[in-house]
Amino acid sequence: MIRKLAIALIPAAFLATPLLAQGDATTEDQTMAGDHMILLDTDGDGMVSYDEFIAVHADVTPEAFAELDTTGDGWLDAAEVTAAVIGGSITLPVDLDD
Ligand SMILES: [Ca+2]
Repeated sequence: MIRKLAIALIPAAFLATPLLAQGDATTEDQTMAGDHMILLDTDGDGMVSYDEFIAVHADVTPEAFAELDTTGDGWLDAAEVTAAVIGGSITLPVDLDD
């Protein structure tokens, strides 16, 4: 499980970058994405299941989740969560921004 987490986290910053206009990946964006991954991945295995995802984003349909799952493996890894957060597809609940 630890190795899986490490593999998932390493490419996160690199995979998210091409989705952005140059210079848009701020430290704040990266921190927010990391915080969101921690929030979503409640069992800490480095992957976010649909059940974990809807615990935070109850309005997200399986179809919408599948669109975020760009690798199509049925799970969101850190790179996919980062891309979704930075791309604006998902946002942190307001009460966690404080
Ligand atoms: Ca998980």
